[in-house]
Amino acid sequence: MTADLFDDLPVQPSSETIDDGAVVLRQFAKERENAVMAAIQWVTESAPLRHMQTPGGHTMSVAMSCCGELGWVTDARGYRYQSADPCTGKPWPSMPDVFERLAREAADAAGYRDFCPDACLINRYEPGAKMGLHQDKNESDFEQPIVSVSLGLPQVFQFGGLKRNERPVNITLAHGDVVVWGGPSRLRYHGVLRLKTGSHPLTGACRYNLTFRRAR
Ligand code: MD3
Ligand code: FE
Repeated sequence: MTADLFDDLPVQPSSETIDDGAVVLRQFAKERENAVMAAIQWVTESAPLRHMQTPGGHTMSVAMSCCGELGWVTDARGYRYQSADPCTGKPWPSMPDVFERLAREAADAAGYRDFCPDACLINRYEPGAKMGLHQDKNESDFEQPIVSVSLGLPQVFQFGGLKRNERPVNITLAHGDVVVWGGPSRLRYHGVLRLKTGSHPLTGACRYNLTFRRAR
């Protein structure tokens, strides 16, 4: 039985401000779940999900792919955005329309007009996978928000401060939830705890997170 995993999570769309500039749009992506999932499959058929290496030589537990003009990569040379997929040498797949519309509409709902992402990072977490506290600062303009979309199993997100030593607050991100991170929240430390085992009707035993960015 895994039903308890989904207890206490909202079913109706709602919007709440987590903190200055961070708005959670519960269930915002729910009615587009099939189209979004199909687009993830389409992207990852040509840009496969892969476990990249950190500059420190560790293999990331989250598997990643990208679409759009630019993709985020990490290897021994560091973290950066680039226009070619290092796995294939080809440009990243184009950003599916359903992705671009979802990101723009969510940003708009949170008060960020005309958001035009040029990069979408696709993260896939399997049970045990996590992401340690970090800041997203490889983008050139921190005035631009980041939009995140969660699909599949719920995962505990940690929202820290502007300094690594501030104690993070835990927020469960569930299937269909969208969060817009802008303004004073844009550079806050964040991460996700290990994914717990479970099964979701759309994604199976994993969670996907899409993050839409304006990288340049
Ligand atoms: C707060 N991803 O890809 S999404 C990442 O669940 C990343 O895959 C996590 O952190 C995930 O970089 C968290 C929520 C998120 C994304 C970007 C943020 C929160 C953020 C940027 C600034 C502040
Ligand atoms: Fe991040």
